[in-house]
Amino acid sequence: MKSLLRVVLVILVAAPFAAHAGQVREYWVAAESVTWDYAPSGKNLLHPGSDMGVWGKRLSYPKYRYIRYTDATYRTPIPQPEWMGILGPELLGEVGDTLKVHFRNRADRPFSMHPHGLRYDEDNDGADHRGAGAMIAPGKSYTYTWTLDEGAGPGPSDPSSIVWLYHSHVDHVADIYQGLIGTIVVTRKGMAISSADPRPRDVDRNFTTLFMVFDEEDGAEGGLKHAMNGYIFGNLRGLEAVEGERVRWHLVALGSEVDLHTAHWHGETVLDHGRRTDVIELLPASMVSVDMVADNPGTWLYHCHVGDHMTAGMMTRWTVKPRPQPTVAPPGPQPN
Ligand SMILES: [Cu+2]
Repeated sequence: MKSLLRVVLVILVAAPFAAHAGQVREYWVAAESVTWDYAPSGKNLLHPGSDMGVWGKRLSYPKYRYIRYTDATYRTPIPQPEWMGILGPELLGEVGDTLKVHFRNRADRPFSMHPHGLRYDEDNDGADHRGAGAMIAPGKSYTYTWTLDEGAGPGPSDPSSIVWLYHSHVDHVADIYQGLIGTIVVTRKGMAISSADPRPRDVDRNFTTLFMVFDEEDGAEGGLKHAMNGYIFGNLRGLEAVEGERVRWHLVALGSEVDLHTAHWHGETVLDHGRRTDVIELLPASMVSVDMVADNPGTWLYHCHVGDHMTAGMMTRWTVKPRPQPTVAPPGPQPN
């Protein structure tokens, strides 16, 4: 009887872990040349009738981006939501998983992929001009193997998923300004929706925003694009939640000493590791994940609160759509 009890106990304790044995998640990602437009509408959408000052004189620049494909043929790119802007694909996993990222360099200079936070050996650091993955020449490929161990996942005070940056690390500064930036989101073990869907199950919607001043013209003011996900003056669009949703915001920043940003939401507050606020402080390579309950329908500003950055257009709007009302049948004939 005692041994039967022990067997039952072992099964009960082990079952939740067995259900989510570590997955190997494969991604096919290429670095490619693109033309990036910081304001696709061509307009200052924050103040219709105003122009974009010196920052609007030129809006398109040659850049590079990480593009995700469906498979090893690299023929079918996977579309991203409009709000992701210049960000590369979001790489997802749960603690215990392994990411296999098949990187192909389709650009004309050497690039790499360097992940923050994950577990890797020297070949898979994607940096430092050492190791097999440090510098992938044009036309070449490399498969990065990154492990999502406990040290890559949410800590005791973190929410159920946390954000990490990845970026190219060959020409350390230039690669980032060129646009080779993306994020990884790691979900706490046991908190994934399913083994096929590693997003956290206590969240209804995730947004990620990168605050960064892209330097396009060696420091000339008009070439300092004070961008959110690569867009200025309200051109970052598609940040839409529905009333009642639990929204997790992943905030990241990169750049230089001008990149001290204070991300500020109108209309709602967030919970930042137990602290209630509506402003999150960011420095280059900051990575913060905070939670919001979107309970205030409306269209609201979302912007950097640094004065100089607001002037340069580091602002946009986001929307909480009203919860759809249940349809009520019109009253029928009253019974006598
Ligand atoms: Cu700022």
